[in-house]
Amino acid sequence: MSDLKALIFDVDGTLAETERDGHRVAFNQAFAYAGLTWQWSEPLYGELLAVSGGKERIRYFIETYAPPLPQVESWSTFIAELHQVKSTYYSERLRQGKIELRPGVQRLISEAIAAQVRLAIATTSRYENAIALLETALDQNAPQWFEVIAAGDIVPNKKPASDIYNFVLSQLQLPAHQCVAIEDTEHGLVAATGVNITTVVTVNRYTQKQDFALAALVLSHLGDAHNPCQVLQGKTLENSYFDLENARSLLHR
Ligand code: XBP
Repeated sequence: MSDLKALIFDVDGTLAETERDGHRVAFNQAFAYAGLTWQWSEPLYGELLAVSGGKERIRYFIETYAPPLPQVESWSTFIAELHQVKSTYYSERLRQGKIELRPGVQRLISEAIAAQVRLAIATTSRYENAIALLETALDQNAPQWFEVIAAGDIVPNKKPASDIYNFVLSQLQLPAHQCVAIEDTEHGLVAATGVNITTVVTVNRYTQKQDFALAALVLSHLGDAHNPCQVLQGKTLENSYFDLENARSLLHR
């Protein structure tokens, strides 16, 4: 029988609702800074989320939506610089305390630390952005609670490729069957289950209609004693929230 040794968290949309009010706004601020007339509305951003990674998303937007383009010598350099500006705006927003953790995230992380269940991050986001979110929304020391923080360009292929989860497993030196991943998107789910990691999905507004057939459990959020979660797919929980006991029982299904 496998015992639970690690929880692996996705970042954007899972730890906090960073996309609509964080990344999207920061992309628009960067466009304005660069003198571009581009505007990513909430619905358009929902479509653009089909592509993981900020730089990749900008490139996809240019190729697919043919917006007015500036004269540039190198598209790669232009996109990288635009993305750098976007990241600065994004961390400013985080420092202003504009992004909060989703329900149950803090509770589950504290429970894992107390039970010596190891913690890791597997995200498509830029490394600095993941760290900034952990420090501002969780705790100044939170990055040290995570044994592995695998982010951004650390692997060649972003989610839905499984590279990032493979990397985390090899860093933790754990087999997939001793880990549970928490994700919020179909891309993330495909990436984690691609290396056989049991995965719980906590949906959000952008992802609620996606296909989560591969998930062990789908929840509205992780829930808390005073803020019950809803089970959208999978076995009913005994409590109003998802805890380590539930994670263990998923490994023993
Ligand atoms: C979410 C993403 C990221 C962010 C933007 O990643 O797809 O691209 O939208 O991040 P995950 P950057 O769900 O894996 O955390 O601009 O920092 O790339």
